[in-house]
Amino acid sequence: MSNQELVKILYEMAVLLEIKEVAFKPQAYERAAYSIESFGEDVAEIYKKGGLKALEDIPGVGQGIAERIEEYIKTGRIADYEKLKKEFPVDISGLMEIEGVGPKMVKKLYQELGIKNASELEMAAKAGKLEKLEGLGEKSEERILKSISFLRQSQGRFVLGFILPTVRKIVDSLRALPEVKRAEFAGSIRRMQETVGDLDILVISNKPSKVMDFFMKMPEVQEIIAKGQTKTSVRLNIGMDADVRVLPPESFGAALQYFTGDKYHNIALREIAIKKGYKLNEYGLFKGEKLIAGKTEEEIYKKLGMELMEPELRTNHGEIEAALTGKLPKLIGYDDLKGDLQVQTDWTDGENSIKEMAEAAKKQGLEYILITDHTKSLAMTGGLDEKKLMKQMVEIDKVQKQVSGIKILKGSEVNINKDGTLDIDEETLAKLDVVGAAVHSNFNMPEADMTARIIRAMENPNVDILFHPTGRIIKRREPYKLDMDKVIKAAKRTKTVLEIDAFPDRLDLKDEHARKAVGDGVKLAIDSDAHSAGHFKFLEFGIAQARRGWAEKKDVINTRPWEEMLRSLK
Ligand code: DGT
Ligand code: CA
Ligand code: CA
Ligand code: ZN
Repeated sequence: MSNQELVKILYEMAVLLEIKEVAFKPQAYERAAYSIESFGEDVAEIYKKGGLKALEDIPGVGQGIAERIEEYIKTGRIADYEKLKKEFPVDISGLMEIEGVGPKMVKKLYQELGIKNASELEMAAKAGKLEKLEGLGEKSEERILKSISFLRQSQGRFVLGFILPTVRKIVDSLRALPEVKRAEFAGSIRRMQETVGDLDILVISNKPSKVMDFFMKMPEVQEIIAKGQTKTSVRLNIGMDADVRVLPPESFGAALQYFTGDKYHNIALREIAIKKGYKLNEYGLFKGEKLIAGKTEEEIYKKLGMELMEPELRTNHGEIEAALTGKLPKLIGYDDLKGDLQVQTDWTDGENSIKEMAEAAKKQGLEYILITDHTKSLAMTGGLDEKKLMKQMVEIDKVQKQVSGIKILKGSEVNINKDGTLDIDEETLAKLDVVGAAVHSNFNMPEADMTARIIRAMENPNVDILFHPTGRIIKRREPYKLDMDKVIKAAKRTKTVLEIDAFPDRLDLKDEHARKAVGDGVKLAIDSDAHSAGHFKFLEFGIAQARRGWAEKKDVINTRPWEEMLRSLK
């Protein structure tokens, strides 16, 4: 069993119970699903170690749901779920991903039109059948069709941050084999791309068959797709395919280079090799028949006249030219962050208290955090008004006295109103150490209006950081329409910091915008957007995003000690 499978069932349970109009339970299942999705630790493993009690200790998981999880781990099924699914034999997850489709709609679509999945919904929308449904019009048909085509683009891809714990375990168990000298990720995972299509693992061993046998029998493997002497392909439980290749040491570097890619980087590299009279492939760099480099990536790049570049840069977007002229950026490192400037607590929609968040951040090695709960117009999260914000500042002072070794800064994630004003008064904002502003409503504005709205917020002297600037959620929600060139220019002019929200399915700014911002001298902040104590580890994915955006340590304000960071703000 994997966390992902469990999450899917819990989400579907929530929707099925809501369709049945059961009170309270749907929210509980949704909370549990959301919490486990971003939890990071293997739930089956937790159960193995601590039983039912340990399951109940997972944030958002109560006794009833813990028992269902136990049932699933023990028997591979949940009886309640299967019963509900018989009544509603529809692809709930697939339908719910579509914008504008909620539990009520799923029910209506099935009961009135017999629609069971996204492609049936697409056909019905194209045939104009949805217009007849109550509460739906021509506009919603259009939106549904647009959303389906957006989802199709990201289909079959997995959010890196959600699958990385699982696939790291696979590589770690391979590394632990005595027959394995070395095992490494290649492909999009090594490049730390936002999403990955399949997993590529390279192994050095002189006993390939032993490695393959072990790999195929791993508990994470669902079925074998192709088995060969030196390459095996499988489908993992999480639904993703994985390739393992076993190589001899003399061509490991060449294989690592080739299978790390990306494809466009490889093609450009091969052309350079040809120009120099060489041949480059996954077995090595050759002059005629003679292998002249292949053991390490470094010697291959060196022979081609280049410094070795970090995998995150390898996309053929200028890194080759930079490497040829010794102008590669010195990327921000994975240990360079000293603080986290977007942290939610149980004052709004976070799971943990201010103190628990501070302690978790300290454990992760951070020196400071900024508490940024939502504000009042985000009513569903219990957003704070001016009075509650003042109360929270007093509480932070109190908690600060109880914890050592971590500075707790006072902040807020203020809503940007439709007209670009904020939903908290200036007097209160001025009392905070750092203010982040963000759009959480009216996503569907024309580009010019949305751009003006955001720029107006950036012009506010109290707004220090623009949080998750484009509002996208990978595989779920497209960014709102925004002129990023103008936003970046305004950030420069107003000295507003742009955030890279590191939450695995946000990664907002995306890499190309981060690179543009950095190139224009705009400062970035990399924040976890933690909603529970386990989320600080997501900073890794924000750093990866920044690295793919060519950001250096100096470009990111929370690499600085907190006092210096504060001084650098507008
Ligand atoms: P993914 O799996 O879609 O997230 O992305 P990758 O980059 O992991 O792609 P994958 O798994 O298809 O292939 C792994 C690497 O193999 C890729 O990054 C570069 C190399 N490669 C694949 N196809 C080609 C090709 O047609 N030409 C060249 N030169 N290299 C290729
Ligand atoms: Ca791949
Ligand atoms: Ca592959
Ligand atoms: Zn937000």
